Amino acid sequence: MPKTISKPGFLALNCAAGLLLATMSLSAQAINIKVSMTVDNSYALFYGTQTAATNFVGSDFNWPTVETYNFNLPANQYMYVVTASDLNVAQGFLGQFENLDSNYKFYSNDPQWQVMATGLGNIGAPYTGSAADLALLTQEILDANGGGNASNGWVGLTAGPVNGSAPWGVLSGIDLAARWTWYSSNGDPDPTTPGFNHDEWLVFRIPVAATPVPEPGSLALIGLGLAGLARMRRRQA
Ligand SMILES: [Ca+2]
Ligand SMILES: [Ca+2]
Repeated sequence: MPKTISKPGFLALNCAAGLLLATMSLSAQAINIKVSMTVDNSYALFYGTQTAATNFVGSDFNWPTVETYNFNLPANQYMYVVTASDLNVAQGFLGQFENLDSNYKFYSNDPQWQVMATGLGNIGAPYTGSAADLALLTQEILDANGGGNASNGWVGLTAGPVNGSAPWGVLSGIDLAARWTWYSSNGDPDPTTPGFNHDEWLVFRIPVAATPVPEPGSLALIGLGLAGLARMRRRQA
């Protein structure tokens, strides 16, 4: 005999669906992000959608200094890190990223980062929030989305040594577990040394949803809703 859903069961299902919807709308809200990072030799941090850079956060041209940024990031967007080197000694991207709403922390070597190489050279990268720079970065994002750039699209990054390693030493403000990373254009298992042009300039990106959302609080709410549903089911049985 086909099983019908009783009224309490229907109410519980409704309740669970409501919680899911509430969670989905939560995940569309902005989350509070703290970034501590540096790049050998230079970078600019942006965010935006999967197809466009929309907001400039900051840039720096000095690898021994760690910069910190606090900003609100829409949960359905991406962080973008534009990088270039001086083609000398070493090159790398080192950072830690904290979702202050969920207390989730990850590093520059998180496997959810993607990287792409523009092949446009180590100078001329978009390092400001000007309309021209946002347009240039957006063009290169679209190019990589279509696989039409030097790296044939977005690929996985290559992790080098941990924070504290030579030739940089310890960069304070970033955990020692974080690793210097780069794009390897030639199969070098550690493209952070020696100095070399791995088809620069590069762009790293990660979806904010990887940080992760929904938050533990809303997951707990869903859990409570499902537990309630299970209890009602048991009472029916
Ligand atoms: Ca710096
Ligand atoms: Ca260098």
